Amino acid sequence: MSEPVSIDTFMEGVKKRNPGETEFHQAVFEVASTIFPYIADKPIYHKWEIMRRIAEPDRIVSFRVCWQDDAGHIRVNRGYRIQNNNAIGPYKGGIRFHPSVNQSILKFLAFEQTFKNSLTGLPMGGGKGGSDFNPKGKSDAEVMRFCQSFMTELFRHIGDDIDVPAGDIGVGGREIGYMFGQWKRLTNRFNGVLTGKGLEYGGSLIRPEATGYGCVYFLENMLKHDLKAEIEGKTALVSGSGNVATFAAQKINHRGGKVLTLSDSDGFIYDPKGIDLKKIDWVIDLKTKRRGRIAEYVKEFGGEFHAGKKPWGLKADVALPCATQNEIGIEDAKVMIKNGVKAVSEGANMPTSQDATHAFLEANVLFGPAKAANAGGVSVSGLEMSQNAAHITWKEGELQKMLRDIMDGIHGKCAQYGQVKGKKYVDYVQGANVAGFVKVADAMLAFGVV
Ligand code: NDP
Ligand code: 2IT
Repeated sequence: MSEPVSIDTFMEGVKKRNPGETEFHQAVFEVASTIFPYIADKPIYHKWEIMRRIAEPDRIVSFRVCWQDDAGHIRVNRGYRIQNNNAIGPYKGGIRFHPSVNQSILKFLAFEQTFKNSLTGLPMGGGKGGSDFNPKGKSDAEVMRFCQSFMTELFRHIGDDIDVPAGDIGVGGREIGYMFGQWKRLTNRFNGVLTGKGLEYGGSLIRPEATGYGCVYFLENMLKHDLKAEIEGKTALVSGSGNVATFAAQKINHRGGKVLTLSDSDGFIYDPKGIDLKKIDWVIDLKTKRRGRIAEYVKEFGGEFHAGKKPWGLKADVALPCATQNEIGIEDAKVMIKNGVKAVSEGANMPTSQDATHAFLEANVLFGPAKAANAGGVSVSGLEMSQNAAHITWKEGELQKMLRDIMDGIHGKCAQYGQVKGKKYVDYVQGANVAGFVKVADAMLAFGVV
């Protein structure tokens, strides 16, 4: 049996075993720094090396993906699937296609997903996959050939009770369709092996909306619980203009808030009149059908485009980072705190650096960490799996209520584990980490050493 080690010794080991994987180190340290104090007086978790085992993926699959572009050239990308932990259910998590994708980024995402999926209360383990393929500027036919080639290897490693991928950055309805088509062709099976499917072939209503809506529900719950406040009348900074950002912006509008910004990797747009529902529909069409850039918004609706910049310098009441990891650094956080931002709800995964997170917590800014705030997406993915397994289709109203209930449940668990003596508000970072950890850890204890 192992003796307790300090967090420094633990992190030294993580860094030694995973050299150069900075995003993975960051995610593990962020979780460990709340779990180590929690388990200080619970030696069983040390004895059975639970944290060390969760921070070592069950399996990493990495493979070559060859495809032919429209000009006839042979292209070679790298594909991955990280199966982090299946203690409480089949591996579950998205697939990301972006040129920045590497093993470190996918390992951080798979690790985070393990705790997020636990928080949902549904039986799902943690995984993540992807490729350094860049869908931007590619034709539909090129994206199709890439997706087919990617699935031609991935299909051996997944299954509706093994590992169930979904979308993430660069992977939406179009890519899921191509991948599911290839899965069906290779296996001759039609099941819930992927989520985020089209409604015609086993997808679930409200899956596209679920992450953004859930992120606003979490924000709403934090404001209500800790400040007795509402979204109505508040101004919001939203980053990103993809799946999560646009539906978060939509729900802010539903609640009577005003969205001031959206962004992409070229810069951000600022619309002082507010990005209303009609304008959001236009952005969704721009991004999913025309595959355009957010700068085009200004030609259509006015406002300002700030090239190469992030929106965090503007004054607003709340912020929803919905683009990518580490998009809010310590300098951004200082400006946001000075400008009086009251709450941050993370739609993206790990969008806030750890020093920025600390600065928010120190300044009593309500902070909804990704693994809690953006869990609505994977929750409805879990509901899609249930519908597929039972060969049924739930109605929109039923699913909306289930999503709301799950997000309320996550908020409740975070509030339960996130009470810190002397702190004015709930520490949702601690709450989410500990609540997510306990279920996975106790399942692992039940299994013994495996
Ligand atoms: P999309 O591909 O739909 O949109 C991503 C958006 O973020 C785009 O506007 C994109 O701009 C921008 N973006 C991506 N990378 C960068 C970068 N390096 N710098 C600046 N902007 C960038 O992805 P999603 O909306 O699905 O995902 C956004 C975030 O939400 C990710 O962190 C993802 O992991 C997380 N998430 C997604 C869930 C889902 O259900 N889809 C569930 C939970 C979390 P551009 O077009 O210029 O690349
Ligand atoms: O980060 C995430 O939770 C996602 N990209 C969604 C995962 C899923 O399986 O729906």
